[in-house]
Formats: sequence, structure tokens, C-alpha cells
Amino acid sequence: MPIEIKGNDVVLTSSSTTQTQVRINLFGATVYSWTIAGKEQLWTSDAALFDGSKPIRGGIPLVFPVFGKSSAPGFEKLPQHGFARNSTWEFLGQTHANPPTVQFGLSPDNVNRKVYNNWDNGDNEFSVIYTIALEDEQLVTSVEIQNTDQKEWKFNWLFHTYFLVDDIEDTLINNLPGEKCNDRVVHEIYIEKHPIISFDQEVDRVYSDVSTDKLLQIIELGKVKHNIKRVNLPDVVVWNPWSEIVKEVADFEPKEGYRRMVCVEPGYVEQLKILKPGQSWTASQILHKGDDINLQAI
Ligand code: TA6
Repeated sequence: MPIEIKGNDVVLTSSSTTQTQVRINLFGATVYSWTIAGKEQLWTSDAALFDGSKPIRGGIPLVFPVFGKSSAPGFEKLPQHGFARNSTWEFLGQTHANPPTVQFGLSPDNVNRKVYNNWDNGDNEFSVIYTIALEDEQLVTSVEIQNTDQKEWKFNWLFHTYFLVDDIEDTLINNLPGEKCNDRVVHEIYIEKHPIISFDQEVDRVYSDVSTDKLLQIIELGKVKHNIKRVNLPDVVVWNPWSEIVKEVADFEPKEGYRRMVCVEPGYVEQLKILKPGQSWTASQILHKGDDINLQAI
């Protein structure tokens, strides 16, 4: 049974092994578990809420139409990260049997109105189609955003992916030296000088305009744990809250869980993307298991 609907969950199972699965909750169309041969790849909080009262903490929350809080006109009243993760998406069905592929939809018809009404004048017509394909050692998440309005509007998009690691202090991320970094902890903008990103304190950075030819790898004790490829997603957020911030985050459990996760988040967040009437914008995040370390020149 490659695709099952269990309550508010859609579960895809690989045709080659039942141990390779992805679980998506309709709330936020949030992927909250992805296993390869029985091994979990994503971090989800033990206290994540699935009752629609707040976004699901962990997995792959979808950030739209704003990243963080913004003072840009029309965005000031939106809460952090917008309304996609606060809305119950429509399951549009299966588009392929192998690899199992499904789609979810969001539009003003099913959006969380209370939050949506704070985007411009609460009348932007849009359609988002989210496609998830489960391959044997790869998960592809793609989005198509369409302006179905008579006027233009602007947006950010981000896959806020929480990766599972064994120990954050053994974890490195490569291929970011030379990139422009907006460091939201020290409030400075600089060019990344470190040959590799390591973690021993809170990290909250936006690397902007990173060529999509750059493969990003999460490396633990010399082994590549996760590979992240991006299509049409020039910005990369790297986040680990560390031990103090998590104390303030009620749905982050266990508190020591910050040691088991790192967010590497492909997006279009440094600028607002303008979409004119009738235009569409597409982007993908491609996650796969990997073996060789691939260091790319600046
Ligand atoms: O993507 C990084 C970030 O914006 C951090 O600044 C941190 O706030 C994180 O997302 C989690 O945000 P949330 O609203 O889910 O608590």
C-alpha cells in the first residue's frame, strides 16, 4: 500500500521497502517523519502539537508568505513565518505510484483566515501546490505558487527543515565559505570566512544568494548524513537554538533535543519575490542520503 490516509496523516511507503516512509500531517502539510530503511532522518519535538493550535515543531514546516517578522508594507501584521504552517491543507491526491508522489493545496478557500487576513488587505488571491515524492534514499519536496489575482503581490518561501543528528557538537555543514551571511545572533552582516560551519552555541544565520550549484552537506564525525540540493532557492538559513532559547519554547522537548537537531532551510527569504497576475513560481528541496564529502570551490 504505497499511499495511506490515516486520520489527518498521509503516509507514503516505498515500493522497495516498507521501512522507507514519509508521514505528512494535513496541518501545515507538515512532513513530520521520514525514515530510510527504518532510520529516522528528521527531528520532531516530543511535545509537537498536532491539534492545529500551533505549527508542528519539527520535520519540514512550510514558511509562506513571510520569513520571520517583517516590517515591509503589507507584512507588518503577519506573525512570524506566515500562515502556511498554520493552515489545514487540502489533500489533492496521488500523482504517481512509483515513486509514490502526492500533492497538497492551499488557497484562500482553505487558508487560516485569521492569519491570512493580515497579509496586505487580506484579499490576495493565490494558489500553492505542494508536491512530495518519496524515492528510495531521497525525498523531493516541490512547490508551485501561482498568482490568481488581478494585482501583483509579494512573498517569501522557505522549507524550514529540521534534520536529525546524533550530536550537534560533532556536526558540520560545508560549502558556505565566501557566502554573504546575515548573522541574527550577533546582528552583523559578513562574508563567511570559516571553511566549515560548526556548532557550540546558538546559530541563527541567513546565507543569501548561495549558488544552487552548491551542494550542502551535513557531516557528522567525517560521514555525510544528509545532502541538500536546491532548485530556485538561493537563500539558506542555518539554525540551532542551543540550550537557553529552547527553555522559552514550550513545544520543544526534550530540552536537550537541541543537541539532536540542526535546521538547514532552503528558501527565498532575503528579498520578497514579486509575482504578477497569472505568474507562477516553482522551487524544490531535494534531500538525499550520502557518502562522499564534496567540497566545492568558492
Ligand atoms: O528559521 C530560523 C528561525 O527563524 C529562527 O530565528 C527561530 O525563530 C526559528 O526559525 C523557529 O521559529 P518558530 O517560529 O518556529 O519558533
